[in-house]
Amino acid sequence: MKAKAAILFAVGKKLDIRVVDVEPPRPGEVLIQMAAAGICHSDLHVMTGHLEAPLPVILGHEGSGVVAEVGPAVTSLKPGDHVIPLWRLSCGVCEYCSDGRPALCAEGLQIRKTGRLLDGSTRFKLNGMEIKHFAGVSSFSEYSVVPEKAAFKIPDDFPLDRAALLGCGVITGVGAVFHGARVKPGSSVAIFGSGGVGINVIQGAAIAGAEKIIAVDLLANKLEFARRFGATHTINAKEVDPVEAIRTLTDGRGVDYAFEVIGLPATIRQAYDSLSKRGMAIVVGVTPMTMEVSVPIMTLVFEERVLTGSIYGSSRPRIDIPMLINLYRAGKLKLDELLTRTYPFSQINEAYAALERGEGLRSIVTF
Ligand code: CND
Ligand code: ZN
Repeated sequence: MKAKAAILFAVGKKLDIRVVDVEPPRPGEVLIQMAAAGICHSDLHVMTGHLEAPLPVILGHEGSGVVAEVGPAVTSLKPGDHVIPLWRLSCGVCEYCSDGRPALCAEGLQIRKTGRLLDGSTRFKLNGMEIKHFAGVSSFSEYSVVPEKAAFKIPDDFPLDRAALLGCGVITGVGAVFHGARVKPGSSVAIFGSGGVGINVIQGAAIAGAEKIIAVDLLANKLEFARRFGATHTINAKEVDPVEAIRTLTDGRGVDYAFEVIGLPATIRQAYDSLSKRGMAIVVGVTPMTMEVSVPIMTLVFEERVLTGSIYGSSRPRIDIPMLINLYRAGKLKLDELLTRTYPFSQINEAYAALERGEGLRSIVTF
């Protein structure tokens, strides 16, 4: 079949909307008709070359849609099912899957690194040329084929535009709080970067019962959003030194948890420097893969500080997505306010330009 898809042909180029051939799903795969796709910074990192991916590729890892067709031997899904594609496929049986850490499964990493599905081929072609899948999702296409295990069925009456946001920004941010850091009620939290993912760390910290939630950003509009999503204090790092400001707000002690949701060595170091004794810095932001960060051994050892990361919210999507849906329905998780703009698919490059300018919180394209 034919589908319009946004292809990245080379680093530094804009996305090119072309009509591609989409092969039918093979055994254990499903064809999804995308309804909405989220505009996440990680795709932008691929466009700018900060994050590597095999090219040419159909980007997009946050999305939602309806199953259009199922391949042979598919048992858990049928045409018409509403689904969220999962951007880290997990085998379900390895050491990490068994331990509730499916984002660390090797199968998902294989798809991410090769840009091909598990049998080593792609379902997209342009004039006979192979086009790669991104993270096994490629939500910037009207139709995409994904492994059955990487499509999670959601209730039919759940709005598909809100559902798309759950696929990365929400599960990554809230999950980093619940499963990455395991934030305790009454604790203090600092969040560096109040964008589409960081805002979900903020609302996750509020849901977890953190007492002090300190949002850091360079943009006044983001800090305004942060307050609406539960930040108790905001710091504009353009005006003051955020580390000093966090120490002042915590009577010199530092915070129990500091999340870096930008992807810069300098802000990772700021997050670490903001910690209390035994505090934990959790890096969610993605930096160019060769970047390094250094921290003083003095505080690492003598203050028992922890520096770690969180991928895909350290989540268990099959448990966490229903939980997030319940939290939204209970009025505790803000999704309506998170979705600040909807663009038609044809304007996907404008949506990315707006992300680069720092407008809004999270936007989607719809098909
Ligand atoms: P978005 O661009 O929406 O947010 C980034 C925010 O950081 C913006 O509000 C900026 O103003 C702010 N910012 C930039 N520089 C600074 C600075 N020096 N000090 C303070 N604030 C600053 O991006 P996003 O929220 O979509 O993504 C954020 C990061 O998270 C990005 O690196 C993305 O690739 C990464 C991510 C990680 C994962 C994961 O699983 N770990 C999943 N998805 C996205
Ligand atoms: Zn993402």
